[in-house]
Amino acid sequence: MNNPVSLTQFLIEEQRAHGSLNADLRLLLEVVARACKRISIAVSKGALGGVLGEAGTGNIQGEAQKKLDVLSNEILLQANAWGGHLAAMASEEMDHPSLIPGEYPTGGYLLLFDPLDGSSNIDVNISVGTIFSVLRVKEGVEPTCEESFLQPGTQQVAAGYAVYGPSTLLVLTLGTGVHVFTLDRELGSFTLTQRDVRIPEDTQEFSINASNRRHWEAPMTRYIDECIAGKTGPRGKDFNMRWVASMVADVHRILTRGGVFMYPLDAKTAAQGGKLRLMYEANPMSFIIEQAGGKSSTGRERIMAIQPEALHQRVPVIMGSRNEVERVVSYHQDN
Ligand code: AHM
Ligand code: MG
Repeated sequence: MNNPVSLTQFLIEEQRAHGSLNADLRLLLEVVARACKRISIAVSKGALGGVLGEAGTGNIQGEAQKKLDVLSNEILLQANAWGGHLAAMASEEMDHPSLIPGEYPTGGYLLLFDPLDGSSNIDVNISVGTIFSVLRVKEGVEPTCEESFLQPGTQQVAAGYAVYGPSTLLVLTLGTGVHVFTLDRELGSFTLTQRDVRIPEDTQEFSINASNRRHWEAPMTRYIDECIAGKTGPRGKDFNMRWVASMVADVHRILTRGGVFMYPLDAKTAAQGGKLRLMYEANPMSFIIEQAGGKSSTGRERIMAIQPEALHQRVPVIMGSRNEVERVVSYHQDN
């Protein structure tokens, strides 16, 4: 690669060009990126690193934690403790926000993360990832309490994810487009490999866990049945289906070549509001998808417009290529 642009150079140029970040936010993003490098190393060691299998503990969502869930959470907490840029952190793996240890200064940002998304895939050597979202501390609210995190996705100042796949990627938005960085393992740094990613508006590919079909609502069954009917059905074209069961990997594929990712409301998850978590899964991914020209909805409302009521709140998710998401939303309106 001629004249590669490192994440550091990119952030400094972004700061100059758009003023979309300051020194604190730049430090925050670099620290998160460094933590993702450490997680990437741990993930890639697999059985040799003794990191596979169950941790023997559970999180607040009643899910059994894997050793790598716990380790990734620790890595992100430690990496972000000392910089003075954060007021508090929240994670899928912790019941309540984590405070900055007393010996360090605090700052004006809140960081939320799913430290290891797709953790059911760890032990079978399939791509997993880290998702993160950055908010500003709200004026007039004690920054360390749960309430300060309860801001709609439109308030995010940055969001991103890392995918630990055949290569490790960092995908980032600061609200001025979406950019992809690839981890150069020899240099130990993230290098810009794609600027301003745009999602194709149309698609012939969908991503859903079809084993839940019997639990779906009518609009979802209609949409998927029409896709599956192919060329001779109402859509007049054949569709392909992919489901990795790591949101990061599925959404990254959609970001790259188009598609629609869905974890809709279904009878199994209706009581809890859906499967995926709003604050550290749906919102950051929605920010990225919208910044790349796509759309993101619950089927009934824009995900980023939801006023959160709880840190671990769940939502139905339909995101990806603009025209397909609009179609699914229109089916919900017809219903
Ligand atoms: P996790 O954060 O505990 O790994 O759970 C979220 C994951 C998503 O990455 C993925 O889209 C979904 O759960 C898969 O669910 P299912 O196993 O029901 O297909
Ligand atoms: Mg997750």
